Parts: sequence; C-alpha cells; structure tokens
Amino acid sequence: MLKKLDEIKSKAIDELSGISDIKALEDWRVRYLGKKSALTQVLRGLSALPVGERKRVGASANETKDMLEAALAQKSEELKETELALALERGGLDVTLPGRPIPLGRLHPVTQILQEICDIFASMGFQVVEGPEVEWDYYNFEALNIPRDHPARDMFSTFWIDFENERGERPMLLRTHTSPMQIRIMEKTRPPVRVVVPGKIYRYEATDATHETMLYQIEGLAVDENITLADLKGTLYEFARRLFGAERRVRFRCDYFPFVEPGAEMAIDCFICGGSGCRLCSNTGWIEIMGAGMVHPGVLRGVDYDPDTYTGFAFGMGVERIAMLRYGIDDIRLFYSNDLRFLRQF
Ligand code: 2NL
Repeated sequence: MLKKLDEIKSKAIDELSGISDIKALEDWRVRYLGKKSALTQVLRGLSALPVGERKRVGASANETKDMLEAALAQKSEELKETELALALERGGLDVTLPGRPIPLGRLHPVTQILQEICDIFASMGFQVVEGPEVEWDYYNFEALNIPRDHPARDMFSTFWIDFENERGERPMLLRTHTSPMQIRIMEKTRPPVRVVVPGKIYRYEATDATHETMLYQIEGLAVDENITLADLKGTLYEFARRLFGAERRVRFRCDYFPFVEPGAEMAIDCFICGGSGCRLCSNTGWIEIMGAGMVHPGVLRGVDYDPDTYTGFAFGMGVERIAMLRYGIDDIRLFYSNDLRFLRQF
C-alpha cells in the first residue's frame, strides 16, 4: 500500500511538470485528487485495515494529499502569471496597473475674484443678478443719460451688431458695461433696490497689457429714500477693507461718468509700499480701484422713479484689474491666453 502511494505521488508530480494550461491542470486535479482518484480510494479504504497498518498508511496518504494540493496551488499560480504575461504581449488589458489620476480642474482666477467680490456685497444685503451681453442701444446708452449724439459715447468704444435701419428698427450692440441690467431691474421693481451685477462686457479697442476687448465688470446699485453720499462712502470703504485688508485707507476724488452726479473715483493706499511710492502705484502711493457716484436724476426719471423721493448710489469696477492687483499680474492678456503654466498658479 505504501509503495502504491509512492507510485501515485511520483507519477502525479511527473505529469504536473509537463502541464502548461489551466484546462490540463484541472484534469490533473480530478485525476489525482478527485473523488474517484486512487488516492481518495486509499483514504476511503483505511477503516478496513488492521490498526497498525491503518496508522502508517493513513499518515502517508494524508501526507501525499497535502503535498499534491500544495503542488497544485503553486502550479496554478505560475500558470496565471504566464497567462497574464501572454495577454499583455497580445495587447490585452492589464487590470493590475494603477489607475490614471483624473486631472482636477479649478476656477479661473478672474472667477475666483468675482465670487469673492459678490460674496462681500451679498453679505451687505445686495442681491447678485446677471443680464444679457447683447443689448439694445436704449439700455446701454439712452437710459443711462447718454443721448444719441452726445460726446460721452466716445468713452465707450462699442461693438455694434446692428445700426438703426430705414425700417426704424432699434440699434443693437455688445454691452460696454453691466449697467443696462440695473436699468432693467429698476424698470421691473420699486425701491428699495440693492443689487450687484457681475458679467462680461465688450470694448472695441486695441489690446495691450491693460486692455482687452472682452472683460469682466461688476457694478452695484442702491436706490431708496434718504440714500446719501455717506452711504456710498461707507459701503465702498467697507468693501475695500474686506478685499484688500482691514488697514486700508481710501481716497475719493471727483470724476465724470454721464450716469452719476456727482461722480467719483475711489483709490486705496498702496498695499505694497504703504504709500511711499513704488512700481505698482506708479510712485503715487494710491491705486484706483473703481468709479462711483450718486445716480443721475435723469436716470431715475427714465425708469419712472421720482428723484425727489428716491436717491441712490452706484459703482463699477473692472474685475481683471482687481485680480491683477491682488495677484501681482502685469499683463491682462495672460488671463485669456489659456497657458496652463499661468492658470495652475491660482
Ligand atoms: C467704471 C465706473 C461706474 C456706475 C458705474 C451706474 C449704473 C446705473 C446708474 C448709475 Cl444703472 N451708475 N453705474 C456709476 C459710476 C461708475 O463705473 O466703469 N469703472 C471701471
């Protein structure tokens, strides 16, 4: 019996070494370890043997079984590895490769600043509203106190889409500021009004380090009874300190915009040199960040608000300019040239 087990073992091992595919390995398993295999027969027949022999034969049979099972497991592992290598050679899929990382996107620096600005005004009670980029001449100019042949139109180099034609149809353009949306809001609602309008605007100009034909602007408007220049100054002062630092000082100087009276430009003290003069502030100590003013009574009348009852303040700023100041960028064209080396820094 012991001799028979030895024969089974050496024959099985001999055959196993010649096996080179998984199907043949399964046949081998059934032949040497299956229910009908010689080994299993020996194990089953143990109870019929006299005690002394049963012990010896049983120990040897179990040892043979363990040994064959271990050899089977090792062979199976080897075959799997060779099959994977072959599949790869044929151009198959290697499921053991680590996955390719998914590139993570991010918000454009101008979008980040735009959202920051909107958040500040929203926290002060302003609603955030967007409007159309293609506008009627009426909303972009006439309603803003800029009549057809007024020289103030020269301030806004305009992309015209359609001029007034012989059929008397209205002229159309790409908006040169977001104010037309504020006119639309005032037409549709009664005071109190508190809105900020972010969005794209267009200027028909040559591009250079500080000019783009398409840029972002954010304008704000507050109209109610008893709104004064003090409200304008307090609101914009708070805004400047939240965006550029609590230690900022501000300066208001007279300026002209056709839709406000009086009009002003607002500057902050230079956050690089603290006012002593440097490249950023062109040695003046001050950086202009926006235009503002009290809404012109003609604009209020145009939307049917009585200027004797209501007053308001308005302001506007270029978002790229603010982003350039915040990040120390010296050329506006970098924002829109899609160079990832630039964009990945934000
Ligand atoms: C600028 C200066 C300004 C306004 C925008 C405004 C809007 C309405 C009525 C009155 Cl509906 N004013 N907007 C006022 C003063 C200045 O923007 O463009 N700075 C970059």
